[in-house]
Amino acid sequence: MEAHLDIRPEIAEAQAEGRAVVALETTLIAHGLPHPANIETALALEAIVRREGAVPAFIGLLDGRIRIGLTEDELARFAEGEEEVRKVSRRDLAWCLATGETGATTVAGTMICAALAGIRVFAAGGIGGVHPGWQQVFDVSADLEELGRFPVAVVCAGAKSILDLANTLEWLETRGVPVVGYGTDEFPAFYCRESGLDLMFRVDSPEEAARLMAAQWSLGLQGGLVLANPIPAEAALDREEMTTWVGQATADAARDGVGGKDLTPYLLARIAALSGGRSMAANIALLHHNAALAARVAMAYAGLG
Ligand code: PSU
Ligand code: MN
Repeated sequence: MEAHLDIRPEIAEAQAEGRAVVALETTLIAHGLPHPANIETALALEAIVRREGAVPAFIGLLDGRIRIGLTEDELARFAEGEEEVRKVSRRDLAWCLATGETGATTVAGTMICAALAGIRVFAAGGIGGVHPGWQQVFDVSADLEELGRFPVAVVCAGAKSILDLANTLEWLETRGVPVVGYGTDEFPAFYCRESGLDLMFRVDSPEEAARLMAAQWSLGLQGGLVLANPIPAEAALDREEMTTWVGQATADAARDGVGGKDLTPYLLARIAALSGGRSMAANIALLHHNAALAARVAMAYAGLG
Protein backbone atom coordinates (compact mmCIF):
# COMPACT_ATOMS: atom_id res chain seq x y z
CA MET A 1 0.00 0.00 0.00
CA GLU A 2 2.86 2.40 0.81
CA ALA A 3 3.68 2.18 -2.89
CA HIS A 4 0.63 4.38 -3.53
CA LEU A 5 1.73 7.08 -1.10
CA ASP A 6 3.61 10.28 -1.85
CA ILE A 7 4.71 11.97 1.36
CA ARG A 8 6.02 15.53 1.00
CA PRO A 9 9.67 15.75 2.03
CA GLU A 10 8.99 18.26 4.82
CA ILE A 11 6.56 15.79 6.39
CA ALA A 12 8.78 12.75 5.93
CA GLU A 13 11.65 14.64 7.57
CA ALA A 14 9.52 15.68 10.52
CA GLN A 15 8.44 12.06 10.99
CA ALA A 16 11.97 10.75 10.76
CA GLU A 17 12.96 13.19 13.52
CA GLY A 18 9.97 12.29 15.68
CA ARG A 19 8.40 15.74 15.29
CA ALA A 20 4.67 16.44 15.33
CA VAL A 21 2.56 16.16 12.15
CA VAL A 22 -1.18 16.89 11.87
CA ALA A 23 -3.35 15.39 9.13
CA LEU A 24 -6.07 17.56 7.55
CA GLU A 25 -8.96 16.48 5.31
CA THR A 26 -9.72 17.76 1.81
CA THR A 27 -13.47 17.04 1.80
CA LEU A 28 -14.10 20.10 3.89
CA ILE A 29 -12.29 22.11 1.20
CA ALA A 30 -13.96 20.50 -1.81
CA HIS A 31 -17.44 19.79 -0.43
CA GLY A 32 -17.78 21.47 2.95
CA LEU A 33 -17.10 25.18 2.30
CA PRO A 34 -17.69 27.43 -0.74
CA HIS A 35 -14.94 29.16 -2.71
CA PRO A 36 -13.00 31.30 -1.74
CA ALA A 37 -13.67 30.65 1.97
CA ASN A 38 -12.45 27.08 1.44
CA ILE A 39 -8.95 27.92 0.17
CA GLU A 40 -8.58 30.73 2.71
CA THR A 41 -9.51 28.29 5.46
CA ALA A 42 -7.11 25.63 4.15
CA LEU A 43 -4.20 28.07 4.25
CA ALA A 44 -5.24 29.38 7.66
CA LEU A 45 -5.37 25.84 9.08
CA GLU A 46 -1.86 25.16 7.83
CA ALA A 47 -0.62 28.41 9.36
CA ILE A 48 -2.24 27.62 12.71
CA VAL A 49 -0.70 24.14 12.85
CA ARG A 50 2.72 25.62 12.05
CA ARG A 51 2.33 28.44 14.58
CA GLU A 52 1.81 25.78 17.28
CA GLY A 53 4.98 24.03 16.17
CA ALA A 54 3.68 21.07 14.13
CA VAL A 55 3.74 20.29 10.40
CA PRO A 56 0.41 20.26 8.52
CA ALA A 57 -0.42 17.43 6.11
CA PHE A 58 -3.46 17.92 3.90
CA ILE A 59 -4.42 14.56 2.44
CA GLY A 60 -6.07 13.95 -0.93
CA LEU A 61 -5.91 11.87 -4.12
CA LEU A 62 -4.34 13.35 -7.24
CA ASP A 63 -3.33 11.66 -10.48
CA GLY A 64 -3.66 8.14 -9.09
CA ARG A 65 -1.60 8.79 -5.97
CA ILE A 66 -2.39 9.26 -2.28
CA ARG A 67 -0.82 12.59 -1.48
CA ILE A 68 0.28 13.33 2.06
CA GLY A 69 0.86 17.09 2.06
CA LEU A 70 -0.33 19.39 -0.73
CA THR A 71 1.10 22.58 -2.21
CA GLU A 72 -1.01 25.73 -2.44
CA ASP A 73 -1.60 25.08 -6.17
CA GLU A 74 -2.72 21.54 -5.38
CA LEU A 75 -5.05 22.74 -2.63
CA ALA A 76 -6.53 25.13 -5.20
CA ARG A 77 -7.48 22.14 -7.37
CA PHE A 78 -9.71 20.96 -4.54
CA ALA A 79 -11.05 24.43 -3.79
CA GLU A 80 -11.82 26.06 -7.11
CA GLY A 81 -14.51 23.75 -8.40
CA GLU A 82 -12.98 23.65 -11.88
CA GLU A 83 -12.46 19.91 -11.89
CA GLU A 84 -14.76 17.18 -10.73
CA VAL A 85 -13.70 16.07 -7.23
CA ARG A 86 -14.97 12.80 -5.83
CA LYS A 87 -15.77 12.58 -2.12
CA VAL A 88 -13.55 9.72 -0.97
CA SER A 89 -14.28 7.28 1.79
CA ARG A 90 -12.91 3.69 2.06
CA ARG A 91 -15.22 2.65 -0.79
CA ASP A 92 -13.79 5.21 -3.21
CA LEU A 93 -10.03 4.88 -2.61
CA ALA A 94 -9.31 2.11 -5.10
CA TRP A 95 -11.40 3.80 -7.76
CA CYS A 96 -9.41 7.03 -7.55
CA LEU A 97 -6.09 5.19 -7.56
CA ALA A 98 -7.09 3.12 -10.58
CA THR A 99 -8.63 5.92 -12.64
CA GLY A 100 -6.58 8.91 -11.56
CA GLU A 101 -9.72 10.80 -10.60
CA THR A 102 -9.19 13.62 -8.11
CA GLY A 103 -10.48 12.65 -4.69
CA ALA A 104 -11.11 14.66 -1.55
CA THR A 105 -10.83 12.49 1.55
CA THR A 106 -13.52 12.50 4.25
CA VAL A 107 -12.75 11.79 7.88
CA ALA A 108 -12.87 8.07 7.02
CA GLY A 109 -10.65 8.43 3.94
CA THR A 110 -8.23 10.75 5.72
CA MET A 111 -7.89 8.40 8.71
CA ILE A 112 -7.00 5.48 6.45
CA CYS A 113 -4.37 7.47 4.55
CA ALA A 114 -2.98 9.12 7.69
CA ALA A 115 -2.56 5.73 9.34
CA LEU A 116 -0.79 4.36 6.26
CA ALA A 117 1.58 7.33 6.46
CA GLY A 118 2.13 6.87 10.21
CA ILE A 119 0.33 10.09 11.23
CA ARG A 120 -1.50 9.78 14.55
CA VAL A 121 -3.31 13.10 14.94
CA PHE A 122 -5.92 14.56 12.59
CA ALA A 123 -7.78 17.87 12.82
CA ALA A 124 -11.28 17.77 11.33
CA GLY A 125 -14.44 19.85 11.64
CA GLY A 126 -17.07 17.34 12.61
CA ILE A 127 -17.34 13.60 12.17
CA GLY A 128 -20.17 11.95 10.27
CA GLY A 129 -22.66 9.85 12.19
CA VAL A 130 -25.94 8.00 12.20
CA HIS A 131 -28.57 9.87 10.21
CA PRO A 132 -32.06 10.20 11.67
CA GLY A 133 -34.50 7.93 9.89
CA TRP A 134 -31.94 5.08 9.96
CA GLN A 135 -34.87 2.75 10.65
CA GLN A 136 -35.91 3.25 7.01
CA VAL A 137 -32.74 4.37 5.22
CA PHE A 138 -29.62 2.82 6.71
CA ASP A 139 -27.37 5.87 6.45
CA VAL A 140 -24.47 5.55 8.87
CA SER A 141 -21.28 7.45 8.05
CA ALA A 142 -18.27 5.33 7.17
CA ASP A 143 -16.36 7.67 9.51
CA LEU A 144 -17.66 5.63 12.45
CA GLU A 145 -16.29 2.37 11.04
CA GLU A 146 -12.83 3.77 10.35
CA LEU A 147 -12.70 5.24 13.84
CA GLY A 148 -13.04 1.66 15.02
CA ARG A 149 -10.17 0.49 12.82
CA PHE A 150 -7.31 2.96 12.49
CA PRO A 151 -5.01 4.35 15.19
CA VAL A 152 -5.63 8.05 14.66
CA ALA A 153 -6.89 10.63 17.16
CA VAL A 154 -9.51 12.79 15.45
CA VAL A 155 -9.87 16.25 16.94
CA CYS A 156 -13.33 17.52 16.04
CA ALA A 157 -16.17 19.66 17.39
CA GLY A 158 -18.31 16.56 17.88
CA ALA A 159 -20.95 15.89 15.28
CA LYS A 160 -23.77 17.96 13.89
CA SER A 161 -27.21 18.11 15.32
CA ILE A 162 -28.42 17.07 11.81
CA LEU A 163 -27.44 13.59 13.04
CA ASP A 164 -28.92 11.19 15.54
CA LEU A 165 -26.21 11.93 18.11
CA ALA A 166 -27.35 9.44 20.74
CA ASN A 167 -27.17 6.59 18.25
CA THR A 168 -23.89 7.92 16.88
CA LEU A 169 -22.41 7.51 20.38
CA GLU A 170 -23.99 4.05 20.67
CA TRP A 171 -22.35 2.99 17.41
CA LEU A 172 -18.96 4.30 18.56
CA GLU A 173 -19.33 2.46 21.85
CA THR A 174 -20.00 -0.80 20.01
CA ARG A 175 -16.93 -0.24 17.82
CA GLY A 176 -14.83 0.42 20.94
CA VAL A 177 -14.00 4.04 20.17
CA PRO A 178 -13.21 6.25 23.17
CA VAL A 179 -15.03 9.57 22.79
CA VAL A 180 -13.18 12.05 24.97
CA GLY A 181 -14.36 15.54 25.84
CA TYR A 182 -11.67 18.21 25.78
CA GLY A 183 -12.52 20.46 28.71
CA THR A 184 -16.10 19.20 28.68
CA ASP A 185 -18.21 16.36 30.09
CA GLU A 186 -20.68 16.58 27.24
CA PHE A 187 -20.57 15.57 23.59
CA PRO A 188 -20.44 18.85 21.66
CA ALA A 189 -22.82 19.33 18.72
CA PHE A 190 -20.59 21.11 16.21
CA TYR A 191 -22.23 24.57 15.95
CA CYS A 192 -23.34 24.35 19.59
CA ARG A 193 -21.29 23.51 22.67
CA GLU A 194 -23.89 21.21 24.17
CA SER A 195 -25.91 18.22 23.05
CA GLY A 196 -27.27 17.05 26.40
CA LEU A 197 -25.35 13.76 25.95
CA ASP A 198 -22.80 12.85 28.63
CA LEU A 199 -19.36 11.48 27.81
CA MET A 200 -17.46 8.83 29.76
CA PHE A 201 -14.09 10.54 29.46
CA ARG A 202 -12.71 14.03 29.80
CA VAL A 203 -9.20 15.47 29.48
CA ASP A 204 -8.13 19.05 30.14
CA SER A 205 -4.68 19.22 28.58
CA PRO A 206 -2.88 18.03 25.44
CA GLU A 207 -0.60 15.91 27.68
CA GLU A 208 -3.55 14.00 29.12
CA ALA A 209 -4.87 13.38 25.61
CA ALA A 210 -1.45 12.16 24.48
CA ARG A 211 -1.17 9.72 27.41
CA LEU A 212 -4.57 8.28 26.54
CA MET A 213 -3.53 7.79 22.92
CA ALA A 214 -0.30 6.11 23.98
CA ALA A 215 -2.18 3.80 26.35
CA GLN A 216 -4.71 2.81 23.68
CA TRP A 217 -2.07 1.96 21.11
CA SER A 218 0.41 0.35 23.46
CA LEU A 219 -2.31 -2.15 24.24
CA GLY A 220 -2.34 -3.09 20.57
CA LEU A 221 -5.88 -1.77 20.19
CA GLN A 222 -5.74 -0.43 16.68
CA GLY A 223 -8.79 1.81 16.68
CA GLY A 224 -8.82 5.56 16.85
CA LEU A 225 -10.28 7.96 19.29
CA VAL A 226 -12.43 11.05 19.12
CA LEU A 227 -11.19 14.13 20.92
CA ALA A 228 -14.29 16.29 21.08
CA ASN A 229 -13.40 19.97 21.33
CA PRO A 230 -16.41 22.28 21.73
CA ILE A 231 -16.70 25.31 19.46
CA PRO A 232 -15.44 28.48 21.20
CA ALA A 233 -18.35 30.11 23.08
CA GLU A 234 -18.12 33.38 21.14
CA ALA A 235 -18.54 31.54 17.83
CA ALA A 236 -21.29 29.12 18.90
CA LEU A 237 -24.81 29.39 17.44
CA ASP A 238 -28.03 29.49 19.36
CA ARG A 239 -29.36 25.98 19.91
CA GLU A 240 -33.01 26.80 19.21
CA GLU A 241 -32.29 28.67 16.01
CA MET A 242 -30.08 25.79 14.98
CA THR A 243 -32.86 23.29 15.57
CA THR A 244 -35.14 25.28 13.25
CA TRP A 245 -32.57 25.44 10.44
CA VAL A 246 -31.73 21.76 10.81
CA GLY A 247 -35.41 20.80 10.63
CA GLN A 248 -35.88 22.93 7.52
CA ALA A 249 -32.73 21.64 5.81
CA THR A 250 -33.65 18.02 6.54
CA ALA A 251 -37.16 18.53 5.14
CA ASP A 252 -35.69 20.17 2.02
CA ALA A 253 -33.31 17.23 1.50
CA ALA A 254 -36.23 14.80 1.67
CA ARG A 255 -38.25 16.93 -0.76
CA ASP A 256 -35.31 17.12 -3.21
CA GLY A 257 -34.62 13.38 -2.88
CA VAL A 258 -31.02 13.88 -1.72
CA GLY A 259 -29.28 10.87 -0.16
CA GLY A 260 -26.04 8.89 0.02
CA LYS A 261 -22.79 10.81 0.00
CA ASP A 262 -24.54 13.96 -1.27
CA LEU A 263 -26.63 14.39 1.86
CA THR A 264 -24.03 15.89 4.23
CA PRO A 265 -22.76 18.53 1.72
CA TYR A 266 -26.37 19.38 0.83
CA LEU A 267 -27.33 19.91 4.47
CA LEU A 268 -24.21 22.02 5.13
CA ALA A 269 -24.95 24.32 2.20
CA ARG A 270 -28.65 24.56 3.07
CA ILE A 271 -27.96 25.44 6.72
CA ALA A 272 -25.42 28.06 5.58
CA ALA A 273 -28.09 29.67 3.37
CA LEU A 274 -30.81 29.51 6.02
CA SER A 275 -28.53 31.01 8.68
CA GLY A 276 -27.41 33.84 6.39
CA GLY A 277 -23.82 32.59 6.47
CA ARG A 278 -23.59 32.38 10.26
CA SER A 279 -23.16 28.61 10.23
CA MET A 280 -20.22 29.03 7.89
CA ALA A 281 -18.51 31.52 10.18
CA ALA A 282 -19.03 29.10 13.06
CA ASN A 283 -17.71 26.22 10.96
CA ILE A 284 -14.51 28.13 10.15
CA ALA A 285 -14.01 29.20 13.77
CA LEU A 286 -14.26 25.64 15.05
CA LEU A 287 -11.88 24.40 12.34
CA HIS A 288 -9.25 26.91 13.48
CA HIS A 289 -9.80 25.91 17.09
CA ASN A 290 -9.43 22.19 16.27
CA ALA A 291 -6.27 22.72 14.22
CA ALA A 292 -4.61 24.50 17.16
CA LEU A 293 -5.58 21.77 19.63
CA ALA A 294 -4.56 18.97 17.25
CA ALA A 295 -1.14 20.56 16.86
CA ARG A 296 -0.71 20.80 20.63
CA VAL A 297 -1.80 17.18 21.07
CA ALA A 298 0.58 16.06 18.31
CA MET A 299 3.42 17.93 20.04
CA ALA A 300 2.58 16.35 23.38
CA TYR A 301 2.37 12.89 21.79
CA ALA A 302 5.72 13.40 20.03
CA GLY A 303 7.13 14.47 23.39
CA LEU A 304 6.26 11.07 24.92
CA GLY A 305 8.28 9.24 22.26
N1 PSU B 1 -19.34 17.37 8.84
C1 PSU B 1 -19.03 18.68 8.71
N2 PSU B 1 -18.31 19.13 7.67
C2 PSU B 1 -17.85 18.26 6.74
C3 PSU B 1 -18.15 16.88 6.88
C4 PSU B 1 -18.89 16.49 7.94
O1 PSU B 1 -19.45 19.47 9.53
O2 PSU B 1 -17.19 18.70 5.79
C5 PSU B 1 -17.59 15.93 5.90
C6 PSU B 1 -16.39 15.21 6.53
O3 PSU B 1 -15.44 14.99 5.51
C7 PSU B 1 -17.00 13.90 6.97
C8 PSU B 1 -18.00 13.65 5.88
O4 PSU B 1 -16.06 12.85 7.04
O5 PSU B 1 -18.56 14.95 5.63
C9 PSU B 1 -19.06 12.68 6.29
O6 PSU B 1 -19.83 12.39 5.18
P1 PSU B 1 -20.91 11.21 5.24
O7 PSU B 1 -21.94 11.72 6.20
O8 PSU B 1 -21.41 11.11 3.82
O9 PSU B 1 -20.17 10.02 5.72
MN1 MN C 1 -23.99 8.60 4.49
